Amino acid sequence: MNKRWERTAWFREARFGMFIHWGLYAIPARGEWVRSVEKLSNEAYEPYFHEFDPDRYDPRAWARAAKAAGQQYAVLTTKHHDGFCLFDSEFTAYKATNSPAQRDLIQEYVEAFRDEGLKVGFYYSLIDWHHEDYPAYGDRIHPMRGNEAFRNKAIQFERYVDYLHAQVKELLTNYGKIDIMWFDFSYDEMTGEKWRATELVHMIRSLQPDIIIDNRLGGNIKASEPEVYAGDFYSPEQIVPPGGIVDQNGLNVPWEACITLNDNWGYHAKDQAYKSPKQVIRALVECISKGGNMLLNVGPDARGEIPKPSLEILSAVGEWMQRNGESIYGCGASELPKPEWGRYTQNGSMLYAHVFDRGIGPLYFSGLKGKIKKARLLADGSELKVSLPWMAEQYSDTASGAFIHLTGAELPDDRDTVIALEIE
Ligand code: H79
Repeated sequence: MNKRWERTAWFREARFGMFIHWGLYAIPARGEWVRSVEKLSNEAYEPYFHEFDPDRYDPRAWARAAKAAGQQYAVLTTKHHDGFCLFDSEFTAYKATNSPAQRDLIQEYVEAFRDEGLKVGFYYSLIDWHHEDYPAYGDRIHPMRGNEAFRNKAIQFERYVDYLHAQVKELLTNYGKIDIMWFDFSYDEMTGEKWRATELVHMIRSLQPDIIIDNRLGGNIKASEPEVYAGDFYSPEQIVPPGGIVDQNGLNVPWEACITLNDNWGYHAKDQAYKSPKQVIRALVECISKGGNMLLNVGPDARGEIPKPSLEILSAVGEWMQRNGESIYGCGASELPKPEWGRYTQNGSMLYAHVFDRGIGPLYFSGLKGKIKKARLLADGSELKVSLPWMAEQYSDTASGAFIHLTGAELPDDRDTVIALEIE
C-alpha cells in the first residue's frame, strides 16, 4: 500500500463531508467571486470588512447539521480569494479579529466540529486578491487577477509566498490536529514550485504527519511517481468524474467531488437554484459507485447561518442516510458493470443495489446467478426473493443472471431504494 492510500484510509471510509464557504462576500450576498466578477475596487470592497459582524455564528449548529446529514468531516474557508482571514493571523491585519466579529472564528469552528466527532479540514486560497504582492497580470483582464490597486506597482511575489507559508504554518500549529488541507487553486504558470510547493508540503507533513492534502498545489497526482506536492486526493469540482480516477498504472486514486447545493459557493441571496435531496442522494451514490467521496457545499449568510433551503436538503439527505448509510460508509466501486436500473456500491461481500428506476418487471442482476446468498431491502430489513420470472430461459442473458421480484408498482423510496445483497 502506498502512503497516499494509507493516509486516506479514514477519508475513503467517511465518503461524505460538508464544505463551508464563508467570508466577507456573504454581505454583498452575490457569491464568493463578487469582487472579481464585478471588478470591485478596494474601496468598494472595504466596507464589508468593517461590517462583518456575524451575530448568529454558531459552529455547533453547523456541526450538528453536518452530523445529522450523515457527513463525517468538514472543510471551511480559512481564507478565500478575497484574502480575508477568518483566523487570527500574525501576518495580516485583514482578519476576523480586526472586524466587528472580534474573534478567531476558526478556533470556534475546530472546537465545535471536533466535539461532534467530525474530522476537520481547512480550505486555503492560493489566489489572493488582497495581498499587495499577488500578481495583477499587468493589463490583462484575467479572472484570477490580483489587487487592481497595485496594478502598476512592482510586486515581490516571493513575499506573497512567504506569507502563504507563514499562514499555513499558523493554521497547522495553533488549532491542534487538522485532518485535511484543501488548497485552491493553481492555474497557468501559477502552479507547483511557484508556491514553493515541495518545501510547503514538507513543512505541512512535519507539523501534521497524518494530514491529507488535495491536488490543487499542482503536479500530476496520476503519474507513476507523483511530485511531493501532487496531493493525496484528486479534486474534481462540480462534476462527478465519468470513469472515476485512475493513475497511469491503472490504480485507483482517492478523489472527492466538491459540489455546491445551488450555483454559488459563498452565500447568494437570489440564487435559489437548489438541487433536490433526490439529486444530492443520487450524486452521492454516483461518487461512491465510482470510488470517490462527495464534499457538499453550504454558504452561510452574513450573520452566520446556513440558509434554510440548504438545511432542509441536508436534513432530508440525513433521513435517507440514517437508513441507508451502510451502503455509503466504507463502500466503493463494484467490479460488476453498471446495472440498467441504477448503480452498485460494494463493501467486501456486501453489494448494494441502488435502484433509481423501478421498471415494470423484476430487477435483473447480470452475472449473479446462484451468487446471491441473501437479499434485503436495506431501509427496513425485509427479505426479497431471488427467483426466475416466467419463461426466463428464453431471454438471452439469463444463464448468468439473477432476478429479484419487487412488489408494488412504485419504489418504496423514489430517491433511491437500496437492496443489500450478500454475495459469494
Ligand atoms: O471556492 C470555490 C470557488 O470559488 C473556486 N473553487 C471552489 C471550491 C472556483 N470556482 N471556480 N473556479 C474556482 C474556477 C474559476 C471560474 C471562473 Fe468565474 C470563471 C472565474 C471567473 C469566470 C465562476 C464564474 C466564477 C465567477 C464566474
